[in-house]
Amino acid sequence: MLLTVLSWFCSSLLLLLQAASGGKLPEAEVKVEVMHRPFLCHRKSKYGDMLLVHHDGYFENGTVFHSSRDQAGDSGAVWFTLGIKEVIKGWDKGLQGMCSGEKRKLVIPPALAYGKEGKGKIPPESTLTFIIELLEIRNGPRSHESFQEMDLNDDWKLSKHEVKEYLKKEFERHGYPPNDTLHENMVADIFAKEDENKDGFISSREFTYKHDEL
Ligand SMILES: *[C@@H]1O[C@H](CO)[C@@H](O)[C@H](O)[C@H]1NC(C)=O
Ligand SMILES: *[C@@H]1O[C@H](CO)[C@@H](O)[C@H](O)[C@H]1NC(C)=O
Ligand SMILES: [Ca+2]
Ligand SMILES: [Ca+2]
Repeated sequence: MLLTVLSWFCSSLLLLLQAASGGKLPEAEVKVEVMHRPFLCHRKSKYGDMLLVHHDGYFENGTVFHSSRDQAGDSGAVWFTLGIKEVIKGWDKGLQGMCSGEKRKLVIPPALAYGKEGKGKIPPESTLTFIIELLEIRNGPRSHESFQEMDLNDDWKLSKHEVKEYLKKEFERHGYPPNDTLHENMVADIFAKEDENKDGFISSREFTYKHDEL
């Protein structure tokens, strides 16, 4: 429920965690190979976009450890937001500038995947290969397009009123009754986190993803 609002909160949390961890980054690189690029490409993926992908994951010895196509039809495809560490770093780095319908092969070193610890089926220090097909791109909750949609009077900042109107609309869109008390509380929460300079508005800079860490 309320995907956009929730991911707004989650992304703030992620940014806090990143800041706390000191932001030291390994020098590791993702190897990107474009396997198929569609003839028409109206839009390329960028930080903050939501992407729907199919993916097959392979170990170095060629064994498949995950395939989203194992599930019936396209139901195994996943949505995620690019560039906010919702997925492994190798995906955030390797899936930029991609067209809908494009297929890429990513070879991801452990530092940009599951690292020294590994995870579940993935042993420690695993280099992983993914074949990823991008099915669809949508405006993320933090995209330029979403900001413009929320900025009702086009003054490049969001007032409390504008954020509240947006929440009301999102509630309606997801079939929840509006609740003034709840909206007021959410607006207060959002401004406490997002209005960094406390001028009572969320500027476009305060709103958009801070992606200089990648
Ligand atoms: C391939 O590597 C994975 C992970 O190290 C391991 O679990 C699997 O048994 C290996 N498969 C073969 C056929 O060697
Ligand atoms: C509206 O939200 C408030 C605060 O979350 C809650 O206590 C109240 O029960 C809600 N009212 C309705 C009608 O759902
Ligand atoms: Ca405004
Ligand atoms: Ca501000």
